[in-house]
Amino acid sequence: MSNYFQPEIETMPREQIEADQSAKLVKQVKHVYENVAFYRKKMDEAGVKPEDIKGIEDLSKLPFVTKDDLRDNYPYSALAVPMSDVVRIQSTSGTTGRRVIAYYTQDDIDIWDTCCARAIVAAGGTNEDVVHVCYGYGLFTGGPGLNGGSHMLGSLTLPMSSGNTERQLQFMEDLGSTILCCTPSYAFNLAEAIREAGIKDKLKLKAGIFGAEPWTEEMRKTIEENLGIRAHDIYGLTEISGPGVSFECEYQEGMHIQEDHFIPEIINPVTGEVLPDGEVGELVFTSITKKAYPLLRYRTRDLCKLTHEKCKCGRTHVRMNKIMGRSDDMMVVKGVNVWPSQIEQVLIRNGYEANYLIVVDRENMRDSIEVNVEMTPVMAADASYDVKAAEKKLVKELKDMLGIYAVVKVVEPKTITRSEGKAKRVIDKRDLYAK
Ligand code: DLL
Repeated sequence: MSNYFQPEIETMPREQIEADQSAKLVKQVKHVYENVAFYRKKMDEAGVKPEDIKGIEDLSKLPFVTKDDLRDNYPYSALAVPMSDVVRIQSTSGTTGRRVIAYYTQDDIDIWDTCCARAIVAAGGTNEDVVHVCYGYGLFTGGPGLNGGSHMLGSLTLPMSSGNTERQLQFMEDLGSTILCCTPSYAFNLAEAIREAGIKDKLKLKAGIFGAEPWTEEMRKTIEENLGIRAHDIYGLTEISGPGVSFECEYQEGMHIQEDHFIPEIINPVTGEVLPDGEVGELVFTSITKKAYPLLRYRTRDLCKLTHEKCKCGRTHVRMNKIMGRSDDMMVVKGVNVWPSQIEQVLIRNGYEANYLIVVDRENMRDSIEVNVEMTPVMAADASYDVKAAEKKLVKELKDMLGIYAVVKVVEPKTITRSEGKAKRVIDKRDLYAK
């Protein structure tokens, strides 16, 4: 039975992790300074020379890189090797602006695959598993990343890509898929389809590796119950490589960041100050081994906190908790900060599933927020279920959670569009007026 747990790396003592990171950082800063023009300019402007960086204690001397830096330098931005060394690109979706293209050498791909192989092992995978990958393939990193990790581990890999739910179910049943890899919202939709097809007992699923979008503990519980599996979170972003930058082990108590490749920091998003363990702030990554597209102090805009506490699994790599939102996800409605995840918590706590759509609008200078949520099939079949009373209860609980009044509409099952990849759960019509 092959395994891709690498104890010599994944359970390394802290001093060794940091010594290894320091040595890699010094080399990486030199590589970036010599080969990435916009970053050299940034360092020069900040008055920092590569020789000033002697180890991780000097990391905070380096300037941050933002998505705007990468967009402004499109298409090559941080490319740091000759094109002849590059074997692949991946790209962000470009939904919030111009796309970012990330470049990989073969070694970079091997590093990425290694991280994904470790993630599959942490979810209980071996080469005897059937890994069913229904993240999108193509420019999106989800499909290629988990596909590569599964190959490295030697598991049977089903490169399903997203969509065509009927075919997903057929392969799951016929080939005995054991590990499901997709976005949590698609896992949720698959669970619904499996329930309708009445085939849950015929499936061999045991674990899921779900990421690429925020999901709550409440949603984890629902997916685990509906599919009869353990659901593991996995995190990553195109700019830093793709999925596998961090992932959960069997204890599901935060995602282990692959510190032999990436140095994390948490900063105050307004001041840039580095924050200690336990404080929520913006996650920043420095990639210390990637060669083609190495980013130093890249601001992810994702909000979370870190812990260096020892994990029960024995892995010593620092853990990040579930992403609590993005600094650009937060909506200001009627002057109050509102996170979609807060709304989701209230809905799921009340027995609804994650089929909802939030619409924010503005009329006569006044903001409004409307939460549309589907009743579950069980609610719909229950003659005593009272829609008006249900809406009233949600309005009250949302008011307690958010501090503002939200209109709630409980709608019929299957009336809100399902997603196959990353779910779109917020429409902020005010954005349209701003353009
Ligand atoms: O979503 C990479 C990925 C693929 C991760 C498959 C996990 C699984 P991008 O499309 O570049 O890359 O989007 C990156 O997605 O900055 C987060 O805001 C969000 N994100 C990714 N994983 C998680 C997660 C991929 N586990 C952006 N929880 C990131 C919450 C996540 N948000």
